Amino acid sequence: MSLKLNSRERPKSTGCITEDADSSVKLVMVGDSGVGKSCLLDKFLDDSSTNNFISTIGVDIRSRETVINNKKVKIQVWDTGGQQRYRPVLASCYRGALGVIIVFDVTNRISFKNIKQWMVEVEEFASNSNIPRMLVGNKADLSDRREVEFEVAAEFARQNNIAYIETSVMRKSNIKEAFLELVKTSTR
Ligand SMILES: Nc1nc2c(ncn2[C@@H]2O[C@H](COP(=O)(O)OP(=O)(O)OP(=O)(O)O)[C@@H](O)[C@H]2O)c(=O)[nH]1
Ligand SMILES: [Mg+2]
Repeated sequence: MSLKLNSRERPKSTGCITEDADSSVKLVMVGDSGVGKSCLLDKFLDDSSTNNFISTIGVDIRSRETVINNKKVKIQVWDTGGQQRYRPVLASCYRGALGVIIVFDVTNRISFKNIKQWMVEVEEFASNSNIPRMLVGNKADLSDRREVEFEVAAEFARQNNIAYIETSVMRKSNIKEAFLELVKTSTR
């Protein structure tokens, strides 16, 4: 299977200095299909969102600039499709990545259970097996449908030495924090 890019913007560089930014950081988003990766990225990039579920085909590459410690940083995010059929192309997405966002849906126990498998893949394919990772429990607004308690996910993250944050696209909560905390760790 070949790598299909349906990006709005093709990558100009990965993990290296660009002309207009002081530095560039490549992040990869992974997690089961439907957990909300693309919606999180939409909100992070331009504060827009749609309720439509348009499953990502292959990988979508998008970027934005931000200022961290008085330096302009270009954040390039590879938003991967979570469907099983895209797994064979994922290995190549980790090349040059400085951080990985692993997303599950707090209302979907299976998406949390599958995090272990996503972590195995990250360790296998990322150039640095200690690559900074952020575990994101999304759809925190759906409290009456919650199947994964905060403490259970936080404990899992502690045991695996990674950060954990809960987000909600609907409530616009913790989205900037999830991305920017990882960027700060990745560029330290
Ligand atoms: N209630 C609620 N729904 C959400 C939230 N985030 C995403 N959704 C919904 O979840 C569905 C799937 O979102 P996507 O962002 O397309 O999921 P994805 O992880 O990118 O899926 P793939 O591209 O197939 O891997 C959409 O219908 C969204 O409206 C959230 O925080 N709260
Ligand atoms: Mg998607």
